Amino acid sequence: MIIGAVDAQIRPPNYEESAVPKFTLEDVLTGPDGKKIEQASQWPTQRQFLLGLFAEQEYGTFPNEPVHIETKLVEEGQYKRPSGIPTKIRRRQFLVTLSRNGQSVPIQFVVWSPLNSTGAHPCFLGLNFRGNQSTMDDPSIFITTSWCDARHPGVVNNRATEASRASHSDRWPIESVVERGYAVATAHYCDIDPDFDDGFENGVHALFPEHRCTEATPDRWGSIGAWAWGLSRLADVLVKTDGIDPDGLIVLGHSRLGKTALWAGANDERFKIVISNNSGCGGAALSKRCYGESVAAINRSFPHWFNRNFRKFNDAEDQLTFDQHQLIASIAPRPVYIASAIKDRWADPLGELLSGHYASPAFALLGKQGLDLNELPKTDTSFGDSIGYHLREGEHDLTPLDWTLFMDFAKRHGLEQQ
Ligand code: GTR
Repeated sequence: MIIGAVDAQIRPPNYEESAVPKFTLEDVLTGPDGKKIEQASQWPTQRQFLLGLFAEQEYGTFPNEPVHIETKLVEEGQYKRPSGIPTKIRRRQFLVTLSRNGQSVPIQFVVWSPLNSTGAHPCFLGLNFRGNQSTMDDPSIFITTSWCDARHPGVVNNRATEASRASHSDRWPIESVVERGYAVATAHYCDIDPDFDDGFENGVHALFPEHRCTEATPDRWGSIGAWAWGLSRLADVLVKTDGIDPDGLIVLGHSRLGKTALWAGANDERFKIVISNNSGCGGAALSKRCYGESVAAINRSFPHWFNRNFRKFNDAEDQLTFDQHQLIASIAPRPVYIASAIKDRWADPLGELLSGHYASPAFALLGKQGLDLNELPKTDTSFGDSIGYHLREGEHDLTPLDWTLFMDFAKRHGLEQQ
């Protein structure tokens, strides 16, 4: 293989609406026999069909066997601002150990909730990119010991140092979320599976060596599958955590972790609301639009995110027999929120919106209203009903405004402090 020649074939990203190819999307209500379902009672079977498509062709199947989960509370306290001012936030740090077949994977898990509260709080659960210590300016938070991307601040030899503390606190406005009566829970995604291509040897893949994605078994889980499965294990912990409403779990994620939140939320119905922030290709965005990041670009840069079957669609989006609107539909009737940013063209804001639009018939069948928009709306405002959408001003990021609109959406759908 001549690498240069292969590279030369990579299509440059398309940013022109006029160059979006003509394409047909499968109807979200059409089943494997080509017939459209018409009754709400047929939805559970249709949903399984849709989930099966994504498991087989894109994210990979999960292992069926359970793992042993041990949860230890290792630290608890009241969060004090760097100035020393105490807040009304209770911080709990757990060590969650997943084990199977003599192997184990430790996950540091932090949960913040309103201090001195006897209520049960709905909880936002999302993975973070840089370790729990990066999410808040709080010296009590343990520094991740997992592999970290060397490009992130405060990372030396792929390990986080003290200098990484609070480096992503702008993405985690914990005080204002807890003030509104929500709990927030997070773990470093690389605790679950380090984000590099190692042939699926490390992280939680190591607990299931018989379920590895290989050339002979191209349908098995990749790293997004592993992270999503990990979110479900953290949900196993949260539903038993005092002060957390087990019927109030909201899964959210940004970018690759937005793709992950969608896949986790689609599969695990304990997530009562699912939030995708700027998830783009392989997340909320329609692949067939070929706008911004393409299937080939994502598979070549991140060969470990999806399963091997998904590579069939490199530079061949027209061969896809499914698209991401069916993933959004598979969440129905649970509310789902899609957030885009106007300058995040790589993630295709219109493609993200249209996924919600074309998922809407599934919600309608179940008596819910989805998203009736089909063009980009004015910025910084929420639209839609059971499928929510906003287009934020600015770049690819997760900001306090995004969080405010997510909390408003959760409240509109009945998730607030009981
Ligand atoms: C990019 C990738 C996107 C998005 C992003 C991220 O490089 O192309 O699909 O996932 O990374 O997760 O930050």
